[in-house]
Amino acid sequence: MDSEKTNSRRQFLAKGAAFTGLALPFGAAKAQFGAEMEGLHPRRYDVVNATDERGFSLAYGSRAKFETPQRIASTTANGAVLGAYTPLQDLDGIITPSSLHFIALHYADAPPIIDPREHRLLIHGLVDRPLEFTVDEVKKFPSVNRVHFLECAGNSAPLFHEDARTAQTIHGWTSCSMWSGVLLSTLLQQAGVQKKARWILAEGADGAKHTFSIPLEKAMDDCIVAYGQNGEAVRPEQGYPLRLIVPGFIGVANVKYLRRLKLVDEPHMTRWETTGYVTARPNLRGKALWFDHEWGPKSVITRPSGGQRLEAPGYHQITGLAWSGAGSVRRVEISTNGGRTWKDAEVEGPAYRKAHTRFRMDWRWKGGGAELQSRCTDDLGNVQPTQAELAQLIGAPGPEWFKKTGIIIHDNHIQPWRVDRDGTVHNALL
Ligand SMILES: Nc1nc2c(c(=O)[nH]1)N[C@H]1C(S)=C(S)[C@@H](COP(=O)(O)O)O[C@H]1N2
Ligand SMILES: [Mo]
Repeated sequence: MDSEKTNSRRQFLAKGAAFTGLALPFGAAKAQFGAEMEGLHPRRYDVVNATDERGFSLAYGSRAKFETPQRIASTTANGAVLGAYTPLQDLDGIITPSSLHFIALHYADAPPIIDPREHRLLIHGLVDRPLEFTVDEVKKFPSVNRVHFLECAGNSAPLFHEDARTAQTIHGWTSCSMWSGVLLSTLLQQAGVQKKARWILAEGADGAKHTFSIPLEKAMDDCIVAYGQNGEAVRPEQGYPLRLIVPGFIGVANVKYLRRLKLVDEPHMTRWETTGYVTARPNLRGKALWFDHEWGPKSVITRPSGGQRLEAPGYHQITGLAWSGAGSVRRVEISTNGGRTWKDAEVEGPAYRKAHTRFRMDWRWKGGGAELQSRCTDDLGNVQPTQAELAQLIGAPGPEWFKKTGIIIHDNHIQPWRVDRDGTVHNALL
């Protein structure tokens, strides 16, 4: 701060102090705040428990009552809730508010309520020293804070979205947070990984003991045992008090309520890696590819998107999110004519690795029909495919195949949005 600024700040503070005598004590029944408090020195600090008559709480804030974006849940014909979706079309920037993070709802007790004082994390199997940590002990290790997306392997798959029309219901099984925790490699070094170990079985503390095998190489690279999400504790829906973050891998690998890590020499062939979350591929003669866990480059235009309406011809900003499980987003291109020609969008920095990245482009809508598409290229040069290209990649006869079988594994096809003359926006794949 230069001296001129320092001086004027001092003067400002001195001026404020002159008014101290007029102020109510800070702990008065109704906290007084705002312009009148500027420059006053606090005398007491009180915990504010009550919400005032307008429903406003100072202790733990809530959003303006006029704001309505919310998660929505999908339910199957027999009443099973599949999950809750993030309202991607309503959000700005790259961080998903924790209260709007998508939720995978596999088990009846979701989310389990776990007392962190009773929770333990066990590391055992092919290690020199089996170890058990309390949550507080985990928090004593050197920490990292990293922005990463999470995305359910079934996101964007026609199987789950037969007649879905919005960014939220088609693509809302992805969210992005700043995760705080300890690198898994830090904890593994404490236990001493033996030479024979190749995989880690990770287990959660929910009713059905969600389990998944993680390759040791990945575990030692960038996995995080997270206790923090967007600056506060991980939410119960997201795995409180500890969850595994496996950056760039399909959601199911990111074990919530993490309570056990067993070092093993072979993958455990759990339910979710053998029969759930695998796709029978025509080019493998109906067999599935196991342990294919990394998300490819992906993007979706969130505004304008399905269900929205452009009010009038003229200026509109096209914006959306891009990400890749392999690294960072290098490039996003946008087409407004159904993929015939492409223009580079502006990719907003910082483009974190394995994280949602915001892109935008100015657009003048002339009022006629248009078809908007976005295409992501990651820093390894991988390019997001169209649905037809993806079909080719797995040996499917054509895009109709997706509608019939509903590929459910890391579907990263380009989402086309059709803009009609009346300005309404629709899923062009329906
Ligand atoms: N313990 C536990 N971990 C879990 C799950 C679960 O049901 N229980 N669901 C998995 C699936 S399928 C996904 S997509 C992600 C979703 O994480 P989220 O609910 O925090 O969005 O968590 C994974 N980890
Ligand atoms: Mo999932």
